[in-house]
Amino acid sequence: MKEFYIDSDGIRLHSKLDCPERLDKGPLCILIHGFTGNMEEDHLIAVQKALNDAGVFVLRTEMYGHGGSDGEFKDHTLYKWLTNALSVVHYARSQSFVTELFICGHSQGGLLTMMIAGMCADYFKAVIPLSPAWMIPELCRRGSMLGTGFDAKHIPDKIVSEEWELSGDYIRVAQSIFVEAQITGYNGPVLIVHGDRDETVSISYSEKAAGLYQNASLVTIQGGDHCFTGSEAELAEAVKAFVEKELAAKG
Ligand code: FER
Repeated sequence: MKEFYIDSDGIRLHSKLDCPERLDKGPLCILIHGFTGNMEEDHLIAVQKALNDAGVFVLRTEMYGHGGSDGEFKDHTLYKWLTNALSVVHYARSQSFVTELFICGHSQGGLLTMMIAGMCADYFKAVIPLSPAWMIPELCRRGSMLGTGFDAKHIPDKIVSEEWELSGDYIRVAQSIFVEAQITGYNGPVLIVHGDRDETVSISYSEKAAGLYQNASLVTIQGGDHCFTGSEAELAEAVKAFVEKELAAKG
């Protein structure tokens, strides 16, 4: 494992690269956590290990205001995360050992994955949103996020819940985002994995997204919650099987 920072317009993004055994060149998957998350969460480690077993390098990077990266949580926005994710994509593409690129993200990182896929469609062999929270922009337009309500037309300076505090800019930015445009802009292979007991992001959003994509499959984890607690092995196996299939496919 190599631990380092990736620069994103002056913001240091804490990163770890885990390498498969006996490989000096090969495919790489970027792996991104969700809202309030970090790169050490069990479901992400399970995916990382399974991909390494499949001969895939895994680059975990923490986004603005999360984990060991620069920035305060309260100041993070989806624009900042998009800028960060673009920096990570460019970093990965600049590495001579990388043969093919995948991106996988959980929840808010899954929303990010969907957007980056649409924005950088040519760069990816396939993309893998996990429990993707792609309804965040629509909920913010309706004055709701994670059970906390606010006036969507008169955005407060800050939003405070029991667990976190966020600047109103988070909402301003989210309200300006329309994820469908990016979803329909990516025609490559997509694997969505979602638990049918997810109470944070309903699996119905993934069913809808799978229908909007031209080439998506949805794997449902029976009994799986938002973070796949106790189902990490099943999640990791689904991701590994998909990536192996895509690497074996021509083109
Ligand atoms: C929301 C629903 C889900 C929301 C964020 C999430 C900020 C993301 C959860 C995650 O990344 O785990 O309303 O508002």
